This record gives sequence, C-alpha cells and structure tokens, in this order.
Amino acid sequence: MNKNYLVAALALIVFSLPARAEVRVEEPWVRATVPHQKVTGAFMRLTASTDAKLVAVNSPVAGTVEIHEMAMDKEVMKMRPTAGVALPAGRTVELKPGAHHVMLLDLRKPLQPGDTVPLVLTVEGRDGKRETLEVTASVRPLGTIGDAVHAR
Ligand SMILES: [Cu+2]
Repeated sequence: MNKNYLVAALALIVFSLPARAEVRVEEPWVRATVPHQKVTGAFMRLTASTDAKLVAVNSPVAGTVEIHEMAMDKEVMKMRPTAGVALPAGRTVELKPGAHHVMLLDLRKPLQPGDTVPLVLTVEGRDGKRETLEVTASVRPLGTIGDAVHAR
C-alpha cells in the first residue's frame, strides 16, 4: 500500500468520527428588570464536548437577542455585539456580567425574580453544522455587578 494512501485513509477515519458537540448548560439566569426597562442580560456556564461555537440565542421574551463581548473603548469598558463565543472542547466558558454575555433587547414585558425565561441556543460544531438547544433560565434580582455602558 502506498504511504500517502494510508495517511489519507487514516485522515478519513478521524474526520468521520461524530463531530457533533454536546453542550452542557449550567445555571442559566436572566437579570430582573424594572418597569419600562427594555434590555437585560442572560448568563450561564457552557461546556462543549468537542470544539464548538455559540453563534446565536433567541428568546420569546425579547424582540432581539445579541451575544455581546466586552471591549475597552477610550479607557471605558463597553459591550458590543459579537458573532459568537468559542466553546473549546471540555472547557467551561462562563457567560457572566463583565465578560461575554447574552443581551435580551426589546423585552416584551418586565422580568420579575422567580420568572423563567426560555432561551434557544444555536451551537455550531467543528463541521459547521448547527443545532439548537433549549434551556430555561431563572430570573434573578437586579444587581449592579458588571453593569456597563453599551457601545451604541
Ligand atoms: Cu450587553
């Protein structure tokens, strides 16, 4: 057997292993809002079994949902939308105030502590295939930790 052919055959075996990422979601929560507040944040811990990326989030309670990152802008920490959050295999990535987080915009109603909020996460695997994952986040009291100004 030709050596190059063998290498190609082995590569084929490796790539035909399931590339589907299993993602564990822990402690999803959403910050409560005050009346007329139209924006809030959602947070959670994510652990993927194989390299993956969180590319989108949707929720029936919000007109728009964005994934945000924090960035320095003229010495002020601001948030701005990002295309996704990398989920390296086996490593727990925390979406939390002051770091990557999910932003719920155009809220349809105020969110009270004790409410639950459905979130649909779209995760892209190494093979570019996307799958959705539904989680239920609990609403926690309004806090001040990590509150920051939006870049827009
Ligand atoms: Cu934000």
